[in-house]
Amino acid sequence: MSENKGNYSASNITALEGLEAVRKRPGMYIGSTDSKGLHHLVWEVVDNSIDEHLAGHCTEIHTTIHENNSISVRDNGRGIPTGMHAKLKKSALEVVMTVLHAGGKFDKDTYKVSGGLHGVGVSCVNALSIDLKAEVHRDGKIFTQSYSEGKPQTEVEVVGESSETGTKVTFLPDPTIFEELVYKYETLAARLKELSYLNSGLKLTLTDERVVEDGKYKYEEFYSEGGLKEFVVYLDESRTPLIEHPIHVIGKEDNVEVEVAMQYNTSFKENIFSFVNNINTREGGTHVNGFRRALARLFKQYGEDNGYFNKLKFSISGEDFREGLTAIVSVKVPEPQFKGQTKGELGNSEVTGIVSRCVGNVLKHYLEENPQQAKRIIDKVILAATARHAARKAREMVQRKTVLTGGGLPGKLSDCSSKNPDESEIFLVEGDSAGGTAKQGRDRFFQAILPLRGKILNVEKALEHKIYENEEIKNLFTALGVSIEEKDGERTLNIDKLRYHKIVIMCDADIDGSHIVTLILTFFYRYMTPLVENGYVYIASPPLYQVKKGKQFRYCWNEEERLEAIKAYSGGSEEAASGIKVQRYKGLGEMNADQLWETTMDPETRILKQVSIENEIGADKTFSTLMGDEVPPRRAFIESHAKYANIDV
Ligand code: 0RA
Repeated sequence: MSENKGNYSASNITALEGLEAVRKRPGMYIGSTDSKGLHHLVWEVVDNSIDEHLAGHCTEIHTTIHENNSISVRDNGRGIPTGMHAKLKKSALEVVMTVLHAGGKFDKDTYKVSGGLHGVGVSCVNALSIDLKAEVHRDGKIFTQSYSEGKPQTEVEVVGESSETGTKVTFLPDPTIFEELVYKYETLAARLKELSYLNSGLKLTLTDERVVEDGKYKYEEFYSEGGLKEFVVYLDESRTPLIEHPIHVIGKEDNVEVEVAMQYNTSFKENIFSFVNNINTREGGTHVNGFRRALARLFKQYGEDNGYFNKLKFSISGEDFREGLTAIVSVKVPEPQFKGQTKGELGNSEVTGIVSRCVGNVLKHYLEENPQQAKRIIDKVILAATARHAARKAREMVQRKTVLTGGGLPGKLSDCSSKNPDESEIFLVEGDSAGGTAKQGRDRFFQAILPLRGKILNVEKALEHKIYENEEIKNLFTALGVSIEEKDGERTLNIDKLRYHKIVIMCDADIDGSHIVTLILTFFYRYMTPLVENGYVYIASPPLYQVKKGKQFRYCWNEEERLEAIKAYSGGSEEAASGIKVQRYKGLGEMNADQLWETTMDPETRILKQVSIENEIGADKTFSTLMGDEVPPRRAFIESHAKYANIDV
């Protein structure tokens, strides 16, 4: 046996082992096999096409959801090379599709998308698909190859001629691997839209062949000429801008590309989103630090030089420069290092200085040339510092009270007897009367009840210190056992003493009820984010109907179940004659304690919806639209989503 041949089979085996490993432990490669993992497959393929765009060879990426929930991603890039791979003695196409980590570009100068879980390569998608077809237009020809579970089912074949170039990948996720197989249009659309802002000049489209509207497939195009500048305008659509135009920074240093767009609005929240090589860095990192540093440095200097801070009785801190700020910080780094719990934090230390200098240069000019706008921002900074001071006092009052009374719990809380957070649940119940029913119906060993009076404060519109003065919100902090800590000017929620690992929002199944759910969710999303991120927040689903015949009855959660129950009780005949009673539950109060337990609280039978943040930017947009200043965008949102009445955060 020649050495060459030995090498060939050896590399062959390694390749197979690689993809087998992906099938054995898919979570290691794509994070999970739930809905998130399912959608991750699409991003894996789209990322490859985006790389082709970043290398300057691709202007369009078309994503299609087919009727059977298979996905196609087609681009007009150079096309995956199809020639023989010198070492592996196979078509490069086959290598890219079947060898782990072979998918990226072979030259190092491009910004490889290799952050976090991304960048594991299109071969992972192949391994996790029951069926995958690659079609390459290149060198005047059309090449295809098909695979199943990552194994080639055909040779690379020439099937036609083409004057264009590009790659099309069509895949059907393996049902034995994924728990969820149905693609969500909104999830794909949200990310594609985000990508269009992050890659100005790139056209991305989404077609849904499962949905026909006006005789055509559902279709949307995402394209942005202005990039991040348009992105902040879009994000702040429902907020009132403080300065005329967003400030836009574009810079490059040591092969690191920096783009930042920022706008101040009249709200009180800081909204900084960050990206590294198009990947959302949820935990921030050195790029965000550089941005913050430049903001504080430049505004502080400017304020001091102009004597704006002279009369202030307390100091200004870094966060005061970020209140009411919406910003996007995007960097392209050739070899990014990621750290943090979810690999969502950029670690490259050199990036801090680079971003700080790029932003500093632009801000310096901006402040010199726009004194009126600058004054507006400084006034806002002073207001923020004043409010922060008041908020700290209010917060300390809340927290001191807790400490002094030895963790004295709110009088309205009916606590559970278990002290083990892992098994304890708290139900946040709208209204005292429903609270009473829940208290009777619960299992007091592990279920606590906290009634909330009416509509809680809309935190999207309130000043921070008002929030800590709000009775219901104070009760929430003490009942949950969480507190806000300030360290180096950063506020974080301490959840070490969290008393329940299931926090269940339980409201009426009507419009008012869902409004209250939204208010409470807004509060959790803005002020107790770690609880949402850790998956501790749930929404209860009380039934909508009880269908009854004689002594038999069924609870129904939707229209379909109602019709089914009627059909079952009437034995298929007309309902009128058969003595069937349908009760529509308008509120929790209409159920007695046993019914509430059985339908909504009993872990054996209830339906709990766990709240998660699928797309951070989408979530921000949802909350600012629903709860913010401007009426027109809110109306648009409610109208287009009213049918589903289900806010996907
Ligand atoms: C390897 C090398 C080159 C391009 C690609 C892969 C490539 C991969 C994908 C995946 C989806 N679309 C894609 N487009 C291109 C460079 C090719 C060259 O040098 O001509």
